[in-house]
Amino acid sequence: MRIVLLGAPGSGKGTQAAILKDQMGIPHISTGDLLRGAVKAGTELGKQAEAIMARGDLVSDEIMLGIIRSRLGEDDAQNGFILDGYPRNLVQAKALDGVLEELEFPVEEAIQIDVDHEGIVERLAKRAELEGRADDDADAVRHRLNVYEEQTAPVIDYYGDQGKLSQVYGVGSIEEISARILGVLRIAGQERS
Ligand code: B4P
Repeated sequence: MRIVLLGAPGSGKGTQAAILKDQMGIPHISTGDLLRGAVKAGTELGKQAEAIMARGDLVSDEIMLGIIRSRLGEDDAQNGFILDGYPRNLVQAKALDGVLEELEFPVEEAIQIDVDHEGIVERLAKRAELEGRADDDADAVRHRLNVYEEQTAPVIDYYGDQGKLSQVYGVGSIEEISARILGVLRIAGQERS
């Protein structure tokens, strides 16, 4: 199955994608993880992306398209994938459709994990203490939420208009939210949310 996970920063996309990956046996492709890996490895891409990410801004659409096109072309993505963090604006959503058309496999399901902004600020403050991620600093989080509302929220309607969107309430235990997602995906043994 080819799934796109949508939701504000800190809504639990990365957390849920890791669980879905194990349940469904398809790769979890996180553009945030790919970028953080490039920063850690000190590649040219990592050097370009580091300051942009720390501010909470989006890395350029052109760079992101190159990354995603190459990742989706890898062998393990041919039987499905869970995309986490891409697309993040309408340009990326249309670019993704273009890449998937070339590969002849369109997105099948888009799932939005819905958490209020207050809950997100709390979660990311906790993660800032635990992991010290530069973009979890309070000012950067506020900026990321603004970027999300302006640029990423329209992507929700993009998939809604294609009849591919499901929304899942993202507050509760991690297990409860996984069960809601698996229900939406109609994976056997799980209740619908
Ligand atoms: P991401 O890595 O995608 O960061 P994110 O949106 O914060 O999601 P993340 O996966 O970390 O959070 P999650 O919801 O899992 O992006 C980072 C940066 O990379 C961007 O700001 C941008 O600069 C750049 N970037 C990435 N993709 C890009 C693109 N396509 N275009 C341009 N730039 C791009 O988890 C958050 C926290 O909540 C965790 O600590 C988790 O433990 C906790 N949590 C999860 N579920 C919970 C629950 N049910 N209850 C309580 N806490 C929970």
